[in-house]
Amino acid sequence: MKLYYFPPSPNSRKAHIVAVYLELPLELKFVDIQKGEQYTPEFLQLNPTGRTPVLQDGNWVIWESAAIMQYLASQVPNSLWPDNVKIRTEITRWQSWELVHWGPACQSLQYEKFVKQILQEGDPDPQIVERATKAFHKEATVLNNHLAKHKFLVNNTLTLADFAVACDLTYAVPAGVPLETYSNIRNWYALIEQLPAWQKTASQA
Ligand SMILES: N[C@@H](CCC(=O)N[C@@H](CS)C(=O)NCC(=O)O)C(=O)O
Repeated sequence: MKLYYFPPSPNSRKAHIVAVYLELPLELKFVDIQKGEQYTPEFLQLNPTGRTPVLQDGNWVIWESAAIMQYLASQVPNSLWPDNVKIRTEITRWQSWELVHWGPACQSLQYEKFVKQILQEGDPDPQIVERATKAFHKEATVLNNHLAKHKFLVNNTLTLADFAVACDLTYAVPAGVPLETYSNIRNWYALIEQLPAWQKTASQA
């Protein structure tokens, strides 16, 4: 299997970390989205949306990180994606929430307050920061309350849901994402940070 990815991207990390955690053989293909490689005709054949990550298994290609995570985790029996329809539905629920609500809020804040400066794309836009901060607090409250009663998001064990949600905090510290009042999130995130798979998928960029 080949994973087309951009290592600094939280969406790419979501796919990569599953393969690393499960020790799946994977050929990594670096796509430099800062150079526009996601818009080459060859890449657009793989993913017409022009985004990473993309997984290729033989002639079969899949894009969208949540789908890739589930496919990778279906290769071997494991507790990240257990063979139980209710647990899988709960995991998919958190992955859906992550893609639509949590991810955009976190990524917008981290882009404005950190990535933008790294890429020399100017100062944070105060209006976007204000909007993203408000959205972040709304979703963080939901996550923090859930984690008050659960060590992990689903099934009291590490699953794809934790990886999906945690990857969006990749730049939380340098971006100053306001996690101070969310002790349950911080404790849970500290558990994820200790995983060798987390450390192995940290971008050097
Ligand atoms: N919903 C998609 C989002 C993928 C996405 O936005 N990837 C970004 C990197 S984080 C990308 O490749 N952007 C390139 C571009 O939009 O030009 C997923 O979860 O896979």
